[in-house]
Amino acid sequence: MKARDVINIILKDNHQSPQKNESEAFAPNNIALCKYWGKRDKELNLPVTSSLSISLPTKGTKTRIIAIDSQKDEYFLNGEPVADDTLFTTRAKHYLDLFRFDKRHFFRVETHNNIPLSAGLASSASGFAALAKALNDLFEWHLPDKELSILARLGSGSACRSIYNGFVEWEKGNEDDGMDSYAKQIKTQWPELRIGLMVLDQKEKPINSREAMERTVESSPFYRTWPNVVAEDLKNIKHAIAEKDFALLGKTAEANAMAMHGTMMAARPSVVYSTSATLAMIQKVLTLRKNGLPVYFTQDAGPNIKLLFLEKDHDRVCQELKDVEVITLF
Ligand code: 2P0
Repeated sequence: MKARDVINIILKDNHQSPQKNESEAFAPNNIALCKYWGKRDKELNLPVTSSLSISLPTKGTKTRIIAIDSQKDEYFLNGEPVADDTLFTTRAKHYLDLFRFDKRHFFRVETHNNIPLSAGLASSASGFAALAKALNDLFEWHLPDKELSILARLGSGSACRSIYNGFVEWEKGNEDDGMDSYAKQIKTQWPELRIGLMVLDQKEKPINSREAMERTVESSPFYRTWPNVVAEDLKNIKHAIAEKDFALLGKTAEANAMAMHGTMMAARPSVVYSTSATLAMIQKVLTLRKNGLPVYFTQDAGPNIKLLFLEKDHDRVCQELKDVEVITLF
């Protein structure tokens, strides 16, 4: 099944040309508490397991898309033109190709991210979610969130979770066309919960998550245990959210991230995102917790660390970790 076939299922007889000159949308970044790592279908970004995230309502991507009378797209990132041969342009162009129906429509895409690109802070998630939302408005499809989530997934798996704020679960689904693989918002709010961003390194990562995921699935001897780890962690995280059990949430999210990194480090060749600064930060968080401060961490496909803690511990966390950027989630 091709991505274009899925788009035909979703759009049915809907507009195939832009109905407006331009449109703008914002989508939040999301941090997975139970990670997505591995695909069962690379073309449609269908995952091996379900996953669960929390969106960062103030951090993400704002994208303006303009229908232009030209023979090629134009891409701008944070106000600067982006060259044709970059990963950013290649992926965005490949995605927009899916929406050039019988006529060859071209677009000017202006993207603003307020979080570092390619530093394991999920910029492709908010990027493709914002693009899907902006296209929905430009073409006036009026799609419900479920269909928007599927469209965003075709750009990047984790983008399907960035359609929503709050806690979000992406159910893996079983169908070959992926029409049952989309994200849903979990209605529970947890106003006391905080995420702390510890940006330790803004350099481009050594291997992008798409390749790293593929290598892990194909060669890590531990990957066969990953679906069972996720099933158990997902159950515990959902229970922790429903019961507002912070210790259960923190320890499960932390262990899930470490299991993901352990699995990818066992790939051949090994995938290593942690730097010495990452490991020092992990040690620091473990020591703080041993000394009675309830703070946990998670780590994505990059060297940076995200902390999980409660509002009541805000001042102590900021005192111990000077460079933390605290995000309120609800
Ligand atoms: C996640 N990550 O659940 C996991 C945890 C990174 C670590 O989803 O190939 O950019 O576009 O589907 O979504 C990053 O991978 O990969 C990711 P594609 P994506 O957030």
